[in-house]
Amino acid sequence: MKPSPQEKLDLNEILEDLENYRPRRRGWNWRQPAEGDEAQVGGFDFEQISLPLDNSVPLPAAERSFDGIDPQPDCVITTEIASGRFEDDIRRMRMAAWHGADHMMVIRTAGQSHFDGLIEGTPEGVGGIPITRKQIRATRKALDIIEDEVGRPLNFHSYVSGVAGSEIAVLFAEEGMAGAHQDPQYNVLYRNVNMVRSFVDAALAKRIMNWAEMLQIDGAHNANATAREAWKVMPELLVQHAINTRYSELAGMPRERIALSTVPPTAPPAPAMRMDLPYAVAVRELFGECKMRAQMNTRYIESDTREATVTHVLNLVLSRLTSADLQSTITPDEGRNVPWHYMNVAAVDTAKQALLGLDGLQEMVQVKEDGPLYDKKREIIERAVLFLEEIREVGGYFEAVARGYFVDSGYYPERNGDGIARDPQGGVAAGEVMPRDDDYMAPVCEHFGYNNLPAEFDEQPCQMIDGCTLCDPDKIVYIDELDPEDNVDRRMQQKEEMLESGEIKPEVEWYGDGVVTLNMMLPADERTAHYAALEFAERLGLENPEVIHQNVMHPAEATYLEVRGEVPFSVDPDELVIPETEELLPEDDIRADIEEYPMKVVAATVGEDEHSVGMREIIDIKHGGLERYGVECEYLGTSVPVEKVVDAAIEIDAEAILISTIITHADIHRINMQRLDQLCREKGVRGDVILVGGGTQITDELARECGLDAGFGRGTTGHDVASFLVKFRRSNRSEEEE
Ligand code: Z97
Repeated sequence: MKPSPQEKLDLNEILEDLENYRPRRRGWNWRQPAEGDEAQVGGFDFEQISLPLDNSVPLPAAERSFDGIDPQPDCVITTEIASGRFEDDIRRMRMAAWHGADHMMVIRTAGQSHFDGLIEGTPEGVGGIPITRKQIRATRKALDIIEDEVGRPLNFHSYVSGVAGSEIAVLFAEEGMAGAHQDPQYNVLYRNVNMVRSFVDAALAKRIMNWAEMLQIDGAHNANATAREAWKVMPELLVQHAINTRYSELAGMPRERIALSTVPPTAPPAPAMRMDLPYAVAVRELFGECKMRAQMNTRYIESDTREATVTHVLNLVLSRLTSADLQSTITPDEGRNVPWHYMNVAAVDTAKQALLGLDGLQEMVQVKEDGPLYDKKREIIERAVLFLEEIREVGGYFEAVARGYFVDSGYYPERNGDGIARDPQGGVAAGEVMPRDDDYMAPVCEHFGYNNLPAEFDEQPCQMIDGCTLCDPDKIVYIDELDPEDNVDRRMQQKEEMLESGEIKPEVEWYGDGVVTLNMMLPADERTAHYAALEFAERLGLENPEVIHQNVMHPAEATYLEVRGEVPFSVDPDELVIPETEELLPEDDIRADIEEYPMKVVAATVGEDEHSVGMREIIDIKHGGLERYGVECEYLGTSVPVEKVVDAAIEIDAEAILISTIITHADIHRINMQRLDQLCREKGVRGDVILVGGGTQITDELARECGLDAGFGRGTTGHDVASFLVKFRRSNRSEEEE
């Protein structure tokens, strides 16, 4: 099933026969490196790119200036998706995949770790998606379609945590999930799950995840995000990585499928690189065989997308300097808690652009092995080792947590007493782990721990019951929607009307949510501007307006604001009058034509009109004007009589006359254009010269009405005019040949 790029994903097709849909494969996929000729793209030699996509959207500059190339960096790029409805998540995944994401991390509904079992159906979530079998299967099926479209495997990812963690691991393995966060310390510290339970569950989950060849991401970064001063927890982060890595290995995971979740611990205005780089080097030095999942710093993100993007790019420099395997991209507006479609795409583009820009950096610069970098790295490692030693001295991890050693904002060995303390005997599901009886026996594969199996079933225990769900997926019990109200069919019914009518509404998160954002600068102090902005939005007819960002330009002069609101109406595309698009000739084609048939033009602002900038922009080489294509331009200046322009054209034998006419008072722009045509006719040169009018109020229609060959209005570039001139004389040439 491969949709045409012109078609939307068909949700009904995805939901059809879902009961019988099976994942195509198991496990995680890294990108395939491009080598030799494949690494040469658009005349550039790349060092760190992967094979290209079959379908994609290149970076904005690519089309105009780089022949539309879209090289893909070598490392996997994550997008975190959290609309709350899987049917909108999959649309966003498709957009992100076209921009270069190949790791789709579905954020779970707020605190799904608190659920003590699996949930079914596809209920709507808050702050993310409820992870259910139907939701996972439908999403995987959609991703299979999207990966055929982009021509690259897409990794689907979510979280294995909470007291239902091991059940979730089985579900993920059955449904072909490619990656998951799994870290028993996360449950203990942040979700208050009992310690024994969390570690026992983790062993089961890791064993299953290993069978499924999933990539595991740990949870150390949550300390960065939680600690009051995130840069102070660097030693602890190393300790957390060490505990989960070793525990995962003991549960059977190979190091190459263990990814450390590493976050640069601080952000500007702190001197970030001086702290973040030694930390990043320390992590790699200690855990070299593991994979590095680099996530951007979100602890210090506010609602300013510019600020967030700078932090992201600085983080990407670190990723390149220390060879991250997997690059996460949190939407740059994490600070607003509104991870919208275009923000996901923007973050993926930021990663792609920065990684490409930094291609081959390590061949030119080297991270120094001595000096402040070495000293700092060593210091962090020493602090971490001391931390581990102290944990052993006090009796182990459980006791250390009980004493509140973790997520303390002191720079170890300093302690501020603000760490998270948990009771080893308490927490959710305390006392629920039982020792297995001697005759305990479970006839399933991928079982962790003691299992009293008959010897003949040692190899494949599930033969005792004719297969387990991992070996025989037909045994999986698929449960469809349980809630008669909160389900995808209901949501689709509401959407159907709009889809059938063909009408469209703006959206940022869900199909037809009607949300738009307005940017405005108000000449007022911050508080006044805030309320005035809401008033503007309301009077513009937007519903539920909310200020999502404000930035003081000057305490008294002005405030910049971004306001979101909902548009209460839709637009019918069939009723729109959409002008035909004029296909521009490629720039090289124009240049070649002008080289073969040199072109001279005369240009001037006519009448009594002193405007010069518009015409200059059209002809000037610096502004990408006609000169850039090799056109010889005779610029006569401003307030030039039309007669003079025509005489000059005759004198130098120009092929075209370009007049600019900005002033429209008493219809002078029309009069001047008509006069130009008339004079050329009177002097017998109309057939030899192309006449073009331009100006803010000029349209092509108006100019033609006045006898000219073309008119160009606001927003015209030299490329538009050059393309027209070359096309026009080409058609004249072919007429002559006929
Ligand atoms: C990231 N931006 O990319 P619940 N287990 C672990 C986690 O880190 C998390 C959960 C479970 C982040 C993603 C934060 N991480 C978001 C190790 C969440 C989530 O929310 O408690 O149901 O589980 O890492």
